[in-house]
This record gives sequence, structure tokens and C-alpha cells, in this order.
Amino acid sequence: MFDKILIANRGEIALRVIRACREMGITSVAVHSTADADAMHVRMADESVCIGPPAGAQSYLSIPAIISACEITGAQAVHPGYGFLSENANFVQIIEDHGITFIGPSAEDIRTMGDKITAKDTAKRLGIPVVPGSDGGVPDIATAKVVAADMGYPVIIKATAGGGGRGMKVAETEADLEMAFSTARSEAKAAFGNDEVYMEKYLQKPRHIEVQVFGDGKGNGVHLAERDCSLQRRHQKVFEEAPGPCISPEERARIGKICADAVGEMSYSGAGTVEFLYEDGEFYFIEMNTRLQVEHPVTEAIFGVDLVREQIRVAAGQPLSFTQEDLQINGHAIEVRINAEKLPNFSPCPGKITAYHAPGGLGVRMDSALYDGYSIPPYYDSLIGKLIVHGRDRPEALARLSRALGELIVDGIDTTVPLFHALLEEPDVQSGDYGIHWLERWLEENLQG
Ligand code: MV4
Repeated sequence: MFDKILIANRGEIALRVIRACREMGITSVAVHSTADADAMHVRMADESVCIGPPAGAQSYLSIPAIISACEITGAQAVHPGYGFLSENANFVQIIEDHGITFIGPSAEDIRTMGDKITAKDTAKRLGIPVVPGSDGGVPDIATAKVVAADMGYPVIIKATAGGGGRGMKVAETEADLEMAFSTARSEAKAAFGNDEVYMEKYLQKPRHIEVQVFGDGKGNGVHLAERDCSLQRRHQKVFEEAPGPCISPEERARIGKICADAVGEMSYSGAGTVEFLYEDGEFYFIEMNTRLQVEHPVTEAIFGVDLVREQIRVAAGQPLSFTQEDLQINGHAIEVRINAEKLPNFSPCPGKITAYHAPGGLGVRMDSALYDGYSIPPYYDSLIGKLIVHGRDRPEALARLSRALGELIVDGIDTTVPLFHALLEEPDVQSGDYGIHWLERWLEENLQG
């Protein structure tokens, strides 16, 4: 096992990793920008290193700075958290060339899943159901017309180098196709420096269901059921739950086994998420994320496992501490993302926290790096906390969420908390009857108006 791990991240996820390290008897090293000298992750870690100026590109994303920090402190492994360098295959290759272990999958698996065409090909080869679409890249509009006519409209054009919703265009009919195709291409070129695109049948009212998987890097894979993350705004998740309210035990076992077998077959190492669109009882693979996700605590809650601990164990060559049979769902969990944003437009709202009080009690977990008097810097993501509640069933989790939100105090800035109080009043949220477009429509009708 490692003696010392460096956490190449900040905020609540850095705390999350530091906590796992402490429980495992591993020394933690925080890195921070000059803007984060007073941040909670720096205070909570055993050691810390300043790695650069505020801009992410010169600090949390700087590969030389992070390698230097490992060398100075003698850290044997790096946990990347999510975002920043967590899905950067070049980073993984470079640190491993320096004899440092990356806590996550291989550079090769990250690269395969980062290219959305090779990801889909790999999924298909491994028996995962995929969205019908083009066979690889679509080189020109003439080919696009043939592919679209073949599968029928509407179609969606996606960037091969994209993901997370960037560089996508929908064509409802052939009349829209030329414009959608050329816009998708030029946006892909501008955003990713790669103008390759591919096409899929456009699913009109799906849910976003993602399966949590884990591989031991030696051919064994398990799944930890699914999360429903359909409530999103501009491709940012705001409310996530596990298990999915619309997924039956039989469907869960079936898709879960397919995903677990696939990660075993890949000899995948560590945590991963297989993302699906789910419509009319069918799962359609869209992407795989090769990192720990923001919403992992809802899975931890219903299974009673520490996913970061498992990531560290697997990276150190140890076996997973559970088998598939050990993994039984207990109750229901919901997470809401608390952002420093001002409604109704979700405009970023950094500033000084004049009072902070975290909710508590049975089934309540608050993952946050906030403290009284902290100043949220303007340079990074607006996520300032995640409130996770766990109940014996979904109604209990909803009631607990409402209760816990009522206890939370974050004064001095605006947050997304009022949005959650309002959402909890909605019959569709109470019954779990929502898809990927529900929130945007609700916001138009209830907030932006
Ligand atoms: C789709 C789709 C409909 N049909 N693919 C958006 C993010 C990226 N991960 C995939 N996305 C979508 N792909 C087909 N074939 C609709 C979306 C989509 C979406 C997906 C999940 C959650 C929220 C979304 C919001 C808008 C569009």
C-alpha cells in the first residue's frame, strides 16, 4: 500500500480523497494555487505544496507542477479527483514514466473512452447495447444524408472528441441536415481541434441512466447499480439519485452484468461509469467516463462502500474488498449540487461566506470545503457543496432532503438551494417522472419567465 498520496484537485473532492487516505493510514499531500492558500483542502491535508497562480491551466492542470510536487514530497501515487487531469491520458503516461502511480484506469483505457467513436466501437464489441448510428466517423454531407435516410430522422451529430454535450447538433429533417452538419463540424474544430463527427438516431425523451462499475485491473469487474441523473441544466447535473426510480431489479441485474462483464473483459482498473440513454425500456450506451464522478456518494450510500478507498486499493494492486454478491442495495439516496450561483440565470456568485452551518442527523452527508469566513475564489467551478441524503425508500429520502435543506445555512452569497426547495414541491419530482428535458422546461415555465 502507498505511504503517501498527492491529490491533484481542490474543493470538496480533495477533502473526500484526504478523508479516505486518513482512514487508510496514508499521508495526504494537497496541492493548491495561490488563490487557494486558505482553502480547506490545504488545511485538512497532512502536507501541502503551492503549485502556481490562480488560473487552472497554470496550477491544477500543470503537469510539470504536479510532478515536481510529487518529487518534493515523495508522493508515490496521484489521485486526480474529477475534472482537471482526471481523464487526461497524456498525464497518466507522463506520471507513470516518472514512477508515480495514477489512481485510475490505464492511459490506454482513458484514450479509448475519450474518443467517442472508439468508445462506442469498444462498447459494441463487448456486448453493450449502443444507440443506432453511423459506423464510425461521417466524413461529408453526402455520407451524412445517406446515413440519416437509412436510420430515419431525427438524427444527432456529435463530435468524436466531444462528450458531455459539447458540439452536438440535432437535425429534425433532411432540410436541417446540411446546416447541422457543418455547424457541428466547425464547433468541434473550434472546441477540440478535431472536426471529426459521427451520427446517431436522436432519442426524443430519454432518461440519463449511468451504471457505476469497478474493475480490479486483473480481469474482474463488478457493477454497483445505476444512478438517474436526468435532471440537468445545460449538461450540468443538479439532482442525482440511486437507484434509478424507473429501473426494475431485473433490468438492473441485466444491464449491470453486461457492464461488469465488459470492464472485466477490458481488465479495466478502478472506478468507471457507463452512461446510457434509457427510453421505452431499452438502454443505449452513449459514453463511458473513466473517473470517479461528482455523484458517486449516492452509490456509496445505498451500498455502504467507500469508492475512493477501493480506487486506492486497486491502484496499489490489492483486490476489491467486495464481490458482486456482497453488493446489495439498501434504500434510496439523493444528491443535490449546491452551486455558488444566482437564480434565475445561474450566474456565478463567488464571494465571502459570512455564516455556514451544515445539516446533520440520520442519513445526511454534506460534502463541502466551505467554512465560516471562507472566500470562494472566482477562478474555478461553482460547485461548493453536495448534500446527500439516504433513506429506507425514495419517499423517506425526499422528506429527509427537504428537512436537511432547511437546516443548511450558507450566508453571504447566492446558491442553488432555493431551486431544490421548489423542485421538491413538484409532483413529477416526487413521483420520479422526469426525463432529460424536464428541468429545462420547468425552468422556462417557473423561473426564467
Ligand atoms: C443524445 C441525445 C439524444 N439522442 N444522443 C448530451 C450529453 C452527452 N453525454 C450525450 N447527450 C445526448 N445525447 C442521442 N442519440 C440527447 C442528449 C442530451 C442529454 C443527455 C443526457 C442528459 C441530458 C441531456 C440533455 C440534452 C441532450
